[in-house]
Amino acid sequence: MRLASVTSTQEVARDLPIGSVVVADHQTAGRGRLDRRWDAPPGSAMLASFVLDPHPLLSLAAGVAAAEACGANVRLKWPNDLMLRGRKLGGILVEVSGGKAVVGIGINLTSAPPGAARLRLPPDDLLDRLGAELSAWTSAPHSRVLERWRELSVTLGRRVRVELPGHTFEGTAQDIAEDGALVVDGQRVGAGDVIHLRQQGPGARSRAVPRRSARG
Ligand code: BT5
Repeated sequence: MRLASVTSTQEVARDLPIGSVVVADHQTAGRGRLDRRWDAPPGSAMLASFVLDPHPLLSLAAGVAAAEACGANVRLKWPNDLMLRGRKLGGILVEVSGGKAVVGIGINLTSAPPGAARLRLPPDDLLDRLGAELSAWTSAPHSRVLERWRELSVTLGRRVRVELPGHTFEGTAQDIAEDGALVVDGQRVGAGDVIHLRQQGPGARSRAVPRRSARG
């Protein structure tokens, strides 16, 4: 379903059956995680919501799928921000209710807020690739999703500040657990925000990551 203007593609999608896709040119109340806003001028971004079956690793699988659809140089910051050369290119919001999961993906194309990145790709090509990658990665073995997320990550190995409701701490992001939680100095972080502190060594973000398919 393609719409000119909506409050949020998530709002339209949540009333539709599994398999539906909602795409809009503009959102008047685009949402990020934790009640934040997602802002994009009309026609400047890919704004889509996919209605899918719930899946225990959906947030990470959607991140991997979106990074693969965007192509080389796009990496993932935990839990699933899309990053291009250290700047935020896009974001993913997964909302589950009533036996459905709505995966909202926003990717900047012709403009980006100050400090953010954009990707010069035709929106229809990107949408086709996203649909195909989402279907592949949501049906891939969980071990493949975790392995690929680790390869594409710019968070693992970094010093990070973890911001939880009422509690903040710093440590090294060591791994992601089997359920997708981030492990920071041995502590599991299941939700919340992670801020990257100083870069260590040559840095994951400049590392070449060969392309992979969901079939391994
Ligand atoms: C996200 O939240 O990154 C998830 C964004 C999901 C947006 C899509 S668009 C289609 C679908 N319909 C919706 O209503 N939402 C989904 P979060 O990690 O909370 O990041 C939000 C933060 O990113 C904001 O507080 C800003 O700082 C920043 N931000 C807002 N708009 C941005 C943009 N266009 N590019 C880069 N950063 C942005």
